[in-house]
Amino acid sequence: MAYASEDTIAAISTPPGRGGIGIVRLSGPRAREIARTVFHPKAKGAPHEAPFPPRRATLGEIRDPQTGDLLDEAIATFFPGPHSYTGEDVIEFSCHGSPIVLRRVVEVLLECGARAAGPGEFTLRAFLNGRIDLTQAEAIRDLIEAQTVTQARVALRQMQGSLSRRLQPLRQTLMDVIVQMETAVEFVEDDIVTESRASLLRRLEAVIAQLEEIASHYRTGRLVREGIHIAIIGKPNVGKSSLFNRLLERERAIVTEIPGTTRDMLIEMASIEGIPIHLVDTAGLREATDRIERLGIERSRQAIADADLVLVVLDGSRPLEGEDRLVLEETRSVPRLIVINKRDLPERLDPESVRALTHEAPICYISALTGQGVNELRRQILETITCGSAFSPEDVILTNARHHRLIVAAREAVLQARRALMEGYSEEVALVGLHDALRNLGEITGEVTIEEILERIFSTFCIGK
Ligand SMILES: Nc1nc2c(ncn2[C@@H]2O[C@H](COP(=O)(O)OP(=O)(O)O)[C@@H](O)[C@H]2O)c(=O)[nH]1
Ligand SMILES: [Mg+2]
Repeated sequence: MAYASEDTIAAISTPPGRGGIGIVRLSGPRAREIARTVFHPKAKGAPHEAPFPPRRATLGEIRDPQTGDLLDEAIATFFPGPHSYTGEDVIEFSCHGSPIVLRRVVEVLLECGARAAGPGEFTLRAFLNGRIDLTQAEAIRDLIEAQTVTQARVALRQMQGSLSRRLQPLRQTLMDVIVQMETAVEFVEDDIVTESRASLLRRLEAVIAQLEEIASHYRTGRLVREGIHIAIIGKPNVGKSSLFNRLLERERAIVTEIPGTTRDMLIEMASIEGIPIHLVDTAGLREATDRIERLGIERSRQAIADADLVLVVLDGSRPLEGEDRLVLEETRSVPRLIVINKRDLPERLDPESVRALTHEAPICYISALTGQGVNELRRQILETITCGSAFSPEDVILTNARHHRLIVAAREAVLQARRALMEGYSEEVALVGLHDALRNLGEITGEVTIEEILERIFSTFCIGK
C-alpha cells in the first residue's frame, strides 16, 4: 500500500522519567532536513550539510537553531525509508534520559517544522506503509504492555505474523471458491455446477473447521491476556493471608494468630504458568463484631461476586464450625476450590462433613505454613481455569477480542454460504456469505480497513510508538 504522509512527526519514544538514555524519534519526508538544522556532528571534517550515513551512529550536539544554545550531546541514527520502522525516513536521537532535555529537543524539532506525534502514530505509519499488518501492530502494543513472560512471548509471535500466517490460506481458499462460483454463475452448465458443488462444499467445510480451531484458542488466549481474579475466602484465622503470601511467594499480608487481622482487601498480581492472577486476600467471613470488620466483610462478599474463582479455606486442625458453613453457603454458587489448610497439624476436620456440603468442588490439602501441597493447589487452580484442557501458552494464537469476534463472524458467514449451497440456492446467495467472510478476515489483518477501526486501535498506543 503506497502511503505518503505529508508531515514529519516527532515524539519522545522512551518512557517518562529519568534514565541513562532517552530517545527522540522523528519520522517523515522532512526528517533528515529537520535533523540537520538541530544536529551538529562532532567528528572533524564531517560535512554538516551532508546527509546522515544510513544506519550508522553519529555523535554530535543538539542545538537550538534560533539561539545556538546547546541542548544535549546525543547520538543520531538515520534509518532511510522504506526500510525503517515506519517505512519513511526516520531519525532517532539517543539523548541523555532527562525529561527536561528530551522535552526541549522535541520543542526545537517542532519549531523546525515537525508535528507532535499522536499515540501510536509511528506504528500507524508502519501499517499504512505496509511494513506490518494490523495483527502485528496490535501485537506491538501487547508486547509493550505485557506483564508476564508468557504474554510477551505470545505477543512476539503474533508480531512475527503467527495469526496472519494461519489466516492467509483460509483467505486464499475463500477467494478460490468465490472465483469458481462466480465462473459458475457466468457459464450456467448444470452438470459441471452440481459436480463442483460437492467439492466446493468440502473446501468450505475445511475452512469452517479451521476457523473453529483458531477460535477455540481464545479461551486460553484471553486467560493469557487478561488473567483471572481469584479471591481467598474463609472464616478468620484459617490461614487465608498465609496462603496469599505463599501464592505470591512473599510476605505481603500481615499474618498473626489474632482473628480478624486482615480487615481490608489486599490485591496483588501473581502468575501460574504464565497466566496472570489477580489474587485477593479478604477479611474473614463471619458475624462481625465491630464496624471496621463489618465493612471488611462487606468487601469480602464483593470479592466473591467479582472473582472468577474462589479459594475457600478451611482449618484442617479443627472440626467444621458454623462459621465454615456460612462461608460454604456464601460461596455456593461461584466456581470454587476447597482448600483444607494446616496439614502439618493433626487432622480434626472430618472430610465427609466437608464433602457433604461442597458436592463437586475439588478439595486440596495444604499447609500454608510449610508450603506442603501448594504446588498441587497451583496445578488444581490451573486445571480448573482451563477446564482441564491441556494448556500450552506457547501455542496460543488468539488473544484479542477484536480478532475473535471477526473470526466467529467469518465462520458464521461461511456456514451460511454452505447452507445456501446445500439447500440448492443459486451461487449468488452463497457468494454473499463468502464475500462477508472474506471481509471479516480482511478486517483482522487490515487488508480491509475502516477508518474507525484504525482510530480505535491506534489510540490505545503510547505516544512515541
Ligand atoms: N500450623 C499452621 N499454622 C498456620 C498455617 N497457616 C496459617 N497458620 C497460622 O494461623 C494463624 C492465622 O493465619 P492467617 O494467615 O493470618 O489467617 P487468616 O486470618 O485466615 O488470614 C497464624 O498464626 C498462622 O501462623 C498452617 O498451615 N499451619
Ligand atoms: Mg488474614
